[in-house]
Amino acid sequence: MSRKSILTALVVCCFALTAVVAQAGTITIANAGFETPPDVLDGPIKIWTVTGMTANSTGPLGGVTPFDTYMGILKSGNPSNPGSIKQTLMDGVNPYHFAAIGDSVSISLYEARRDDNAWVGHGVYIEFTNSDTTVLNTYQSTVDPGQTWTLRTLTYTATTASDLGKDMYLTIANTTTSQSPWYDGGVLVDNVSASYTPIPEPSTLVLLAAGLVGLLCYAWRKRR
Ligand SMILES: [Ca+2]
Repeated sequence: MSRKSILTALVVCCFALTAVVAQAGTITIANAGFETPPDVLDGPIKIWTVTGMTANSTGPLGGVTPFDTYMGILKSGNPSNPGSIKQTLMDGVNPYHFAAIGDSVSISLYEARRDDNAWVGHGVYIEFTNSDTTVLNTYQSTVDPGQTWTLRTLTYTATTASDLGKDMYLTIANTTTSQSPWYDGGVLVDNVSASYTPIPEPSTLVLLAAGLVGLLCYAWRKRR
């Protein structure tokens, strides 16, 4: 194998690897840090679709150190109508859709909890649903984060053809209950972010395999 062939194989490998890595993307979450202020202190969270009792806040935060200027407070409210916020997952200006089985989406956020009441259950609840209202995956805190901001994540990977080509929604809720259903049911959330990772294109994998086979051939010939 000539020096030129080796170089070609290496270049092909590099391009293929770059293509694999470069395809991950960011999902747009509007007002993801809750920094769009409410009209009044502790008013409803803006931009998100709000259900039950939820608020932007600067405090009082029940002993939690503020994450930054505004945080989302998900009030526990009535257990059958927990404070929740919802948003369509957007790829730029269009809703994000799974294109192939193996594509995945991930969400991360920070959670903390006020310390000032008797709690039933734990903290934040996160859910992916699609336009068929199929629940794709959920996360429920099983350990109280207390007053410490704690990272929570949830991922869903498309597994069937029925997952493909549909709008998807993120819901963040507080499923706890407390003695005082209005103000004291505070699960605090902030810094919501999301991303998607497509399964590598078959053509990309073929290129990668071709480059690797080329290198292996060279190594084998050189040993002889
Ligand atoms: Ca914030």
